[in-house]
Amino acid sequence: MTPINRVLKEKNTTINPIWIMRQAGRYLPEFRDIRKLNTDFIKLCLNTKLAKEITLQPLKRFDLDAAIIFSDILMLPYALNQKVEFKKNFGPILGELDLDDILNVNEDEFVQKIYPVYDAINMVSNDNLTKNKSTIGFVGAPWTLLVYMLNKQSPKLGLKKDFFEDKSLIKKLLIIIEKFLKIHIKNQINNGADVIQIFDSWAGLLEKKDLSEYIYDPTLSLVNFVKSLNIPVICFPREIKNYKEFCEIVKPDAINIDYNTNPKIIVNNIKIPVQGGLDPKILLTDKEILKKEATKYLDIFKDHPYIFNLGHGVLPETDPNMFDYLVKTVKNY
Ligand code: 1CP
Repeated sequence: MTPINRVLKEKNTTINPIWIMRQAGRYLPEFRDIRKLNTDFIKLCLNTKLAKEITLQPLKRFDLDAAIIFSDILMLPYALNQKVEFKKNFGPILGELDLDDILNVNEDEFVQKIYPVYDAINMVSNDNLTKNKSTIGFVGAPWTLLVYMLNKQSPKLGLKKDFFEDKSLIKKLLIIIEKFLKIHIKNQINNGADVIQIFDSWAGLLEKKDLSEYIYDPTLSLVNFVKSLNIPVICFPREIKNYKEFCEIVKPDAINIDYNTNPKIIVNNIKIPVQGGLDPKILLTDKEILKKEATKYLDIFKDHPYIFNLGHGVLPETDPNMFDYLVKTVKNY
């Protein structure tokens, strides 16, 4: 069993496996070299050979315990025929949403549009570099995908005013999103993903009264689906106010915490394995501070099943030497 699965399935507390969100990405010069030549981000994700190469780049440099497939949560709207573009220094821009068109997409057409992602997972999971390591498949949570598909751009500066106006559209969309997320998860697992992570990056935007409808119910359905396939599932409901309540209702195999969450309160209140937490900005300071802050998390979760990770993705301006130092600090703990 891989170290990450020993924590997730056996609740092992003697090892501290590590992987990092966005470990395949812009902080690596070898990624930027490929990206420069491949300006269309979606096309790059659909280039099996390059997606495999990018996925394996961090594993060639660092002693990480997982590969996470180079893809994006927005491949789902793309495969449902909504236009998705990534604009430099702005982020994603999505096209008009045509519900009739989306309702007409069937499973075969969906898979036909993104099968190169599954081929890349297959190649990564069979590569020597992932021996005794996990291959992590992932999806966006229904709420976060609904946000991008309806808001059509990052909600960093807030949701559009009329976001919640068409409740009937929202209900129909959530059903479609959930259906295709299950198809997407199943195909990733069939091609070698041995862990699934569900990213709910915008969970923090919702008020308490809306959590059941948009987060708990649809995420629980996905979590139960992954469990039925005998694969562990990690949830990251970023900035959700009550992680404990989320865990009690949704019951994932592990919970990823964000960097604004107090790890001491988590360790005292949450029974399931925990992942992540360290502020990615700490990697922009110096080695002394990095060691101190990483050790803080390792100390707090000393007797708790814990997978080391950050509280959000590694920042593009991170020095790969600091990344290396972090991995070594965790491995030598
Ligand atoms: O070169 C570039 O400009 C591309 C930057 C980039 C990368 C490296 C994007 C655009 N996506 C990715 C890959 C990616 N995205 C991975 C791959 C594997 C890895 O982690 O190494 C994963 C897991 C994601 C997931 C993802 N995409 C999330 C969830 C996690 C999170 O960051 O909160 C989200 C919200 C997205 C949307 C997205 N894709 C890209 C950007 C810049 C964004 C965020 C836009 C926003 O701020 O709303």
